[in-house]
Amino acid sequence: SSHLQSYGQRAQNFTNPAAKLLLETMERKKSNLAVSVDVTKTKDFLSIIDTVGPFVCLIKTHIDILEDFDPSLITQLKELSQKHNFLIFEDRKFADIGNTVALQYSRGVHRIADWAHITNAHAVPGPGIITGLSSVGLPLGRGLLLLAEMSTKGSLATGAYTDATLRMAENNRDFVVGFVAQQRMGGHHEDFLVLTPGVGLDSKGDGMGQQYRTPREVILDSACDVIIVGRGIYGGDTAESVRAQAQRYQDAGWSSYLERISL
Ligand code: BMP
Repeated sequence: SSHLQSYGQRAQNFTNPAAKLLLETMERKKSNLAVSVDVTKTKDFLSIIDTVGPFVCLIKTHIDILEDFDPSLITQLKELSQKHNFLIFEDRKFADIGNTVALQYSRGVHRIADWAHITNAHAVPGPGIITGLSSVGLPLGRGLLLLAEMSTKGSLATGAYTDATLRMAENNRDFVVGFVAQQRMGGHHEDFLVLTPGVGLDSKGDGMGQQYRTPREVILDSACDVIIVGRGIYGGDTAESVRAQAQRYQDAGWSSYLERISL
């Protein structure tokens, strides 16, 4: 008998509209796959997103690595998000005082809060970073993830630091919807989303500290919610290989989820 709620059922556990929409989208598209599109040319960025769009619940961006960034790109990104029904997660990893991150989130050339349903922050400055970001994002219905752990070798985000990050999230449930982490962490009874990078089926690492686990290890063994895959998907050079990899990771993530909720 299943004691675990489905993604769709869990939408009701959140008041935050971005979290609700993500869970509803996952259920509807049968996808717990997020693709991280870490390329430097707008043309490649948009074409990868249009190719993987049907297979994903979420597109993760590093908007600051685009060398030909122009505000019209955001219009096109939003159009693709409508066309394929995915949310947008800007992986900005804010890490400064509240006043500064509020400016970085709302202003500058990127105006992240205008278009990213979800962004993320390091817990290192303490709760003021959430106060700053939520002053911008909460009125817009945005959601925040805290980095509780990292996928990299030698990460310092472990133990007491990870635990304190959990407490920060619990105290800010309206805006903090979950974590970037490597596992669902015990000890909290409230629902949080767990999004997990460092996912690859064909590689164990990249020689720069990245470590990969399979979708099954992440979703079934570690009870995470969303797999985040970058180079494993867009690394191929043809649109057909990108499409095939997106389908492969979607299937792997979803079958692991079905196995988990049937336990
Ligand atoms: P790839 O699958 O190509 O290794 O990309 C992983 C993506 O996830 C990168 O965009 C990276 O910035 C991000 N990421 C990560 O790899 N590990 C973390 O702990 C947190 C991240 O945001």
